Amino acid sequence: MISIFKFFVLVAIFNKSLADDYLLNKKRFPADFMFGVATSAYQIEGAWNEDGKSMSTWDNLTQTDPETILDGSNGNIACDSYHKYKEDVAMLKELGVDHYRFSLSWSRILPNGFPDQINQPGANYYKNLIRELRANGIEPMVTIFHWDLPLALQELNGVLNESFIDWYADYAAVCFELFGDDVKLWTTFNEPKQTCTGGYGYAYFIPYIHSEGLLEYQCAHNVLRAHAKAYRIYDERFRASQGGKVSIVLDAYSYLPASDSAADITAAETRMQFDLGWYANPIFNGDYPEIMKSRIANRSKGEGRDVSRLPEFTDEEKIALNGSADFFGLNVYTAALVAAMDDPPISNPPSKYQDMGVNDYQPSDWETTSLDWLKVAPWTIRHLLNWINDHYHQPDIIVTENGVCDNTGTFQDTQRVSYIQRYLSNIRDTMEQDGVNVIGYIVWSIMDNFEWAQGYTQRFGLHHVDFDSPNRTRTPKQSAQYYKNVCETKCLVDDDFECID
Ligand code: GBH
Repeated sequence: MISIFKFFVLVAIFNKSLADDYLLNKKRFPADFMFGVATSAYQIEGAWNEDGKSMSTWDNLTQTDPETILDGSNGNIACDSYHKYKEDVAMLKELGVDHYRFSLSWSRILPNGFPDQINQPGANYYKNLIRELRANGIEPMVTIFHWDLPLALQELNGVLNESFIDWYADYAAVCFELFGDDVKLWTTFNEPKQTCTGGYGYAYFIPYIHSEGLLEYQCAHNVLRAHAKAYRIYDERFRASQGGKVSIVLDAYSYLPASDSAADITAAETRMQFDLGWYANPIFNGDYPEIMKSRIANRSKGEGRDVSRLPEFTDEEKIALNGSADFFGLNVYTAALVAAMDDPPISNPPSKYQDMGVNDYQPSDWETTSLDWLKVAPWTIRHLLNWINDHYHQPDIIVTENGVCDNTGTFQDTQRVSYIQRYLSNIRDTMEQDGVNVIGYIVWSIMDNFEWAQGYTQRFGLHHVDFDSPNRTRTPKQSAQYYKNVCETKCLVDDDFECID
């Protein structure tokens, strides 16, 4: 039940979207607030077959089906960070961030996917990177898996194989063992919803299996159990000696009610539960959201099925999952409005869309970018952060990705400056006025990189990368200058006199 107070807060936030008089927050962020930037292995490293690395699913896709990538490109060289990590660290240092979020390539560390053969040169790459970061006073934040599965494991059915839970946990344990003395911030999976709904639901993502409302739930079930297993391994074997924090990175839209009608408010809550709650509720509250369990069970029954399409956790799994995150890692880029609709009739094949039974859309007057899905709606992050705060026991929240694209290659990236400034301002409002514990903010990305199916046509970087030059020359954009000042002053305006202590 939504309280009257929250209802008014919601309506107030909703209405703010219509107001143009939003005032930038000029209060400094706390001294210990983390400012960082992010990348992922396949998107920047290159060196796809060097020093014993095996093929990942992304190497395989881009090389065998280049037409699936908008410009036919691949990450064979990407930003060449495998060879240029010292330059990358110098760039981070110059930017003044205190954290760098990057991911490990499973196929670089364990070429056959399993821990019986550790590829030492691959492990050394990350050891060197971590050493270089630490030598420069930058804290590494490591994502263990950011989508580039060893091809050998995909050939064994990848995430859908129940054994994936063990494969993943073994790999994570190798990572903790190899790097855990120098890494204090870990996340297990980046955006499992992309892996599951993209890979096994709508099929816009490797391995392109279309099974909405069925295999996508099975995929998530395995990912969640793999996450919990890795988290408990950290508890049992590494936490006492290494003393780090472990979580997961979940991607979310801010879903706001399309109107202040009770039906739309309920619809937005349902949408949030099917989106973020699907992954967050097991981790923070020990099970899938009630609304998912009941709606999917009912519809499954109506379809003549004996068991629900949404798998069930055992009691033991619930215990392992419950509380398996030391902070909340949130990737957020955009938002949508949600309206109630008539419950779709039961029909085969099923879909998550029908399971949700709500309608979401992005209003046509929202600020656009070079990617269709990425509409700029900074005020909505306040709603999302409050929602997380209310549903998951006021966790420490790190915004592990936020940023915006362009397809022009401009150095005068004014939209990116404005995007970062407005999102951060709304985050600062949320901390100050709502008491939500946001402890860090990470921009995607430090530099332009291989943007998955978009290839190199979309640029997210604070630094421009010249992909035509063998040097992959990095050049700061206007947004790098802006963010540098934010890191230095912890304040969102350039003129320090205007900042409020
Ligand atoms: C993040 O995903 C990733 O973690 C990162 O690797 C990536 O480079 C970055 O964002 C920028 O995209 O409407 O069918 O086109 C963001 C999640 C995945 C959300 C793709 C939107 C669009 C699907 N995004 N999705 S579609």
